[in-house]
Parts: sequence; C-alpha cells; structure tokens
Amino acid sequence: MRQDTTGGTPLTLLGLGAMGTALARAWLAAGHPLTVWNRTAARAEPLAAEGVTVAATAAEAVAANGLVVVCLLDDASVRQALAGADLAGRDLVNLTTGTPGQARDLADWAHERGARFNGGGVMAVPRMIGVPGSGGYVFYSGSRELFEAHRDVLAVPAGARYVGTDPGFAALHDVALLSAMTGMFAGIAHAFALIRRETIAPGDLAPLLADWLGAMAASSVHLTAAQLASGDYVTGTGSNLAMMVAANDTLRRTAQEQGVGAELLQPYLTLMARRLADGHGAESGTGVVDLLTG
Ligand code: FVH
Repeated sequence: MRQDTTGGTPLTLLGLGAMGTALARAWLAAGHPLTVWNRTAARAEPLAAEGVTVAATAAEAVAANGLVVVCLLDDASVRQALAGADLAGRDLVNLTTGTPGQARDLADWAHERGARFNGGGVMAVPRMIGVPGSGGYVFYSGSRELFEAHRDVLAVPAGARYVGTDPGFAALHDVALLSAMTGMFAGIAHAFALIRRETIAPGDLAPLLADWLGAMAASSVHLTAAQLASGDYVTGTGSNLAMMVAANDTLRRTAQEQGVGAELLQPYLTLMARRLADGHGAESGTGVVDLLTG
C-alpha cells in the first residue's frame, strides 16, 4: 500500500538491508518522503510499490535531499557508496556499525566535502524499529546543530540519544554496550554448558539465569561507575576481591568436574587474581578496569 508522504520532511537513505528496510518503512509510515539507494536494486522494489523514490546511484540519492542517512554493512561499504557523491551542504548521518576511529575519520572526510556529520549507534534489532515502546534507541554524536535540526525525523524509527560533539562517541557508546553484552553471552554459554550433561532442563535454568543476571547487573554497573568516579574501590564493596578469587577456584574446579572448558571464564579470573596479588583484596572487582587500561 502506498503511504501518504505529503508534508513530512524528505530524506535519503542509503542501504536496504534488514535494518535499512526497517528504517525506510518507519519513515514512510510517519509520512516522510524518502529517496533510497541500494547496491542490489531488486531489494528496493517492494519499497517502490509502497511509495519511496528509488535512485539509480548513491550520488543521485545524495543529491535528492539535505538529510542523508546511511545504513550499510560496514565502514568500507560506506566509503565505497559515498565515493562519487557530492556532499556539499548535506547533513550526513551514518548508522552503520563501526569503530570510534572510523566515525572520526568519516566525519573529517565529510567536513572536508562541506557536509555536517553525525555518527550513530543503533541499539535495536530490525523488529524493534518503528515500534513505540520497544525499548530500541539510537546513539548520535557529532554536529549538535545537525542533531537539533533533524531530531524529530531521527526519532521516528527509534528513540534518539545525543551523546556529544565527538563524532566517535556514538560508536564508542554502542561498542561499550555490545562488549558488555558479549561478556554476558559468554557467561550464559558457560552456565548452560555446566548443566548440559545433567538432568537439569535448560528451560528450568533459563529464568533463574535471567533473574540473577538482571539483579547482578543492576547493582554492579552502578557500584563500578561510582567507584571509578571516586577512585575509592573499597567503599560500597559488598563482595571483596579476596573472597571472589577464593570462590573462583570453585568455578574452575566445577568446570573441570563437568567436563566443560574454562576458556570463556579464565581471562577474567586471571585478571582478578592479578589484582589480588597486587594487594587489593578489600576492593570490589572495579580494579580490573585499571588493569585493562594499563
Ligand atoms: N540487523 C541487526 O540486527 C543489527 C542491529 C544493530 C545495527 N546493525 C548494523 O546496521 C548495519 C546494517 O545492518 P543490516 O542488518 O541492514 O545488514 P544487512 O542486512 O546485511 O545489509 C547490508 C547492507 O549493506 C549493503 N552493502 C554491503 N556491502 C556493500 C558495498 N560494498 N557497497 C554498497 N552496499 C553494500 C547491502 O547491499 P546489498 O547486499 O543488498 O547489495 C545491504 O544494503 C550494519 O552496520 C549492522 O552492524 C544491524
């Protein structure tokens, strides 16, 4: 069905993968005239039937509107797609996952070509896009003027959170959250491996794990933040490092008894033991942050 897009702010979107297509549909549904480009043209056909304008090249799509959003696979694909485009006077918003350094380099490159720039970090999966209350949001950083000018349009697919003028900060926030999630996934995999050969159903462990991880995350992230801010890693500590390192031996031995590899746990246990050996037994685990940053 064709959407009525009279009166909305027009914009361009480069990239119609799973995320780009979800973004496109959210802007269309909100009444924004949309020009799109995708390397594989066939992917744009369903959207053309819904009312988007399909450009033949990325350069043509960029020329169509002042606001240009990019959501491609990676930094290299963004560079390739934008190589022949005239960015003068454009507001470029890159929602492609990348490193902070890549975002800063792209911002410099865009500024040299007369564009304002925002980097983005999408904290949502496609099914959360355009769904109010889904909890999905996007980090933005870079030109404050760009963000303020387009805040309402950017907030259509998911909540918009501006995290500073450094164009790399959106990526840094994104990757910080994804890295924490990755560590959590590692812990979940290890926990299920421990019970794998037993008569405990994974479905019985699942709610216990979910509740425990939620409770531990809620307390530990705030304690760690407060201790890093004060530089005092003892005040507020409930479970100290000396006790935790002693208990870590039980984690290692249980893995051994259950025939489970400890490779997901061991790097973190090693860092905790190093911090204890440095004489910090009364602290929480916050000192591991110092070990990582050197
Ligand atoms: N999908 C997700 O769950 C996550 C959620 C968090 C954010 N990510 C990031 O979003 C970027 C796009 O992800 P996606 O899900 O849309 O990815 P794909 O479905 O694989 O689509 C990739 C698009 O990129 C185009 N593309 C790839 N290489 C090139 C290139 N060299 N030149 C031009 N375009 C290129 C591809 O085009 P085509 O294969 O259809 O021709 C798609 O449009 C990504 O950074 C995620 O990390 C998504």
